[in-house]
Amino acid sequence: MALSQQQVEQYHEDGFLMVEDLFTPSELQPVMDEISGLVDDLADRLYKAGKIADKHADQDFYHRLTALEKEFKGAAVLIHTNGWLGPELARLWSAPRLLDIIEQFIGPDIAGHPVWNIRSKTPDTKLMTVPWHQDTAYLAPGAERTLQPTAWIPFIDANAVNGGLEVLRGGHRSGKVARHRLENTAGSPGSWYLYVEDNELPQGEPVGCDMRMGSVLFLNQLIPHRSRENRSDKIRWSVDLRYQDPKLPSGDQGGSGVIVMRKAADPSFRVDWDRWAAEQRVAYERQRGLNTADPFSTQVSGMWMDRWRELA
Ligand SMILES: O=C(O)CCC(=O)C(=O)O
Repeated sequence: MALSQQQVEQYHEDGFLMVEDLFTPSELQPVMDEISGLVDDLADRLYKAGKIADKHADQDFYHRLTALEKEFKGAAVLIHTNGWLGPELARLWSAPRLLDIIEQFIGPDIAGHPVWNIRSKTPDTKLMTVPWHQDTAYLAPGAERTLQPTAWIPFIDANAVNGGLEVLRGGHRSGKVARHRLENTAGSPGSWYLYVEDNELPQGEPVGCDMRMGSVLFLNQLIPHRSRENRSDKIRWSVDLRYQDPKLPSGDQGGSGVIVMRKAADPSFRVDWDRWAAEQRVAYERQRGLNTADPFSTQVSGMWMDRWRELA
């Protein structure tokens, strides 16, 4: 699907663009099934380790992890930090429909960025509520000059009640990275998020990004955004997938490097997922400082914290 010139300009001007109904819900179903598999696997592991008394197998995609979270606080974090890239999510990430749009933003050479996430946003879970930030603050300084569009894709209609995103329109335009602070030194122990104080946020009109499932929100790496609280009774599942021109700095610190998805010079190019996925699994754990000795640890400590700690 090609964007209109006006949509491309709007993306660059506003720092975000919502493309409605890019996918049908049934096209997203295989990814949801894959995520359900991750939850099933976690339930098994928690049960076998004696951490929960019930695997809650009768609950659906929008409720099961909440039931697990009630029995084992941190279950949602463990899904978020799982780091296994399944074939269906890989297929979505490199879907021609997404790459065609990304090409209109950054040109015909496209790579996936190693920072990607499955967001297991269970209701009323502080650690799943992401405060105001610019994505580039999680990367090495200098990467803010690389255009790195994010595709944010919810697996439910997302809105102000269930924790849809909010952005500051035009807040990317100065090209500057605002001062970020560590949430875990500001009264949220256990948090790995960075945040910007309200009075230090770049200027921009707050826009709530309510969207139907199947729609995709494209963000600029410098646009300030946050997710709101999930006050509904359903999990607000989503994924965020990033892209850039492979020749430009990625700001990736300790990760697996970018994965080339499209090459202008080679129209028959095929993504080498197998090689990259094996490397990225190890790199993912290293990049997020995950405690591999304890499979149920919910601690995350990435290099982005070092970037901002001394300023805290
Ligand atoms: O999905 C969310 O709740 C937050 C997403 C986000 O902040 C991001 O993708 O950078």
